[in-house]
Amino acid sequence: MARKALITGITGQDGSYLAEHLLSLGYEVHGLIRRNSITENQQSRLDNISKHIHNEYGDVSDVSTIDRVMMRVKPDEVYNLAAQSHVRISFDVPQYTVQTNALGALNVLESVRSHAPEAHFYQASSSEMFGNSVDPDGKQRETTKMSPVSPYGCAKLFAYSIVRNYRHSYKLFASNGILFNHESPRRASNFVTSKIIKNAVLISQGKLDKLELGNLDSQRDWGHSKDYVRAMHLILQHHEPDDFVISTGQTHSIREFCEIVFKKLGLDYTKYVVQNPKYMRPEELRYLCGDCSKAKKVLNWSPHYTFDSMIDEMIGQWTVK
Ligand code: F7E
Repeated sequence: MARKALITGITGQDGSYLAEHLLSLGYEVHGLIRRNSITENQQSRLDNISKHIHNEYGDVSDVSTIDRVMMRVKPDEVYNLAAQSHVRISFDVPQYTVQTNALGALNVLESVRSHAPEAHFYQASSSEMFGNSVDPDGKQRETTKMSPVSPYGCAKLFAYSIVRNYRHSYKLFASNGILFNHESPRRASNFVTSKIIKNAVLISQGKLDKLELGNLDSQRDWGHSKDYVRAMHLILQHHEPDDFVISTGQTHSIREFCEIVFKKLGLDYTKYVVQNPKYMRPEELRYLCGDCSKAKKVLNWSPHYTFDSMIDEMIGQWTVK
């Protein structure tokens, strides 16, 4: 019989790639989708696979729906990817962010404990939990102190901690993937990589004359979402529940990212990029560079994309629009 997976947040960048990956491995895939008033936008990332997945309306803040789906599907694997995923916006809507990212994770975990206690549970934890902590060698890893600097990071740290608590208290197979930034052509255009690429392409086509950004000096470790969803699956196939950093081990500033993208389009970014305080954060996470040697060694995971091939794929997607 096919293994059954339940994905919250299936309509997102990661949810849609994960659904495709699990279908390719022969899984029966169930997803929880939040109702959105613009139907066309809601499931566009699932267009290729919509006939093959079982979607239900629901929300991680709605306990009765989660329980009903959990009881009916009885999944073997549960991937909790649902979140308010934008860090700057979490400063505007902190309570909503906590309800979704912290209490939502607890709701799904409680539902697993009550109705599918044998299921393997994956929590989408984030490098944002580290805040500005860095080990002396300039890396963040599973043992690095967590000291978040945004409502998003604080909410994710609660979810990460409760997953560990349920693992130890109730012997649930509950694991955290601590994922560093990951991008793709499916990344929404209010995240910095997509925003830069989309607008640089428009500038190169003469349709725009400037790009407004916030902090250009922060540094991020950017991988590809497709590589990172493979890691999510591997984390749940491990013989015991555990926590894993998933990253590339390379870091670039936003300024460098601009320089590389504009250069690929034959442009000099300094002529077009301007700073607007509107895009600054009340507190900034300045630097991320992950050490994923545990995942490489224990899960035999490694990324297929390079920084360059990821950018090329994203430029290609915005160029055809
Ligand atoms: O910002 C700077 C901004 O919004 C990256 C999420 O997936 O990764 C993501 O969170 C950097 C920050 O991603 C603009 O200040 C400058 O330093 O693309 P971002 P993020 O905040 O790192 C983590 C791991 C997650 O878990 C999150 O869910 O870019 N930046 N100017 C800007 N950022 C945005 N969005 N827009 C700007 O105009």
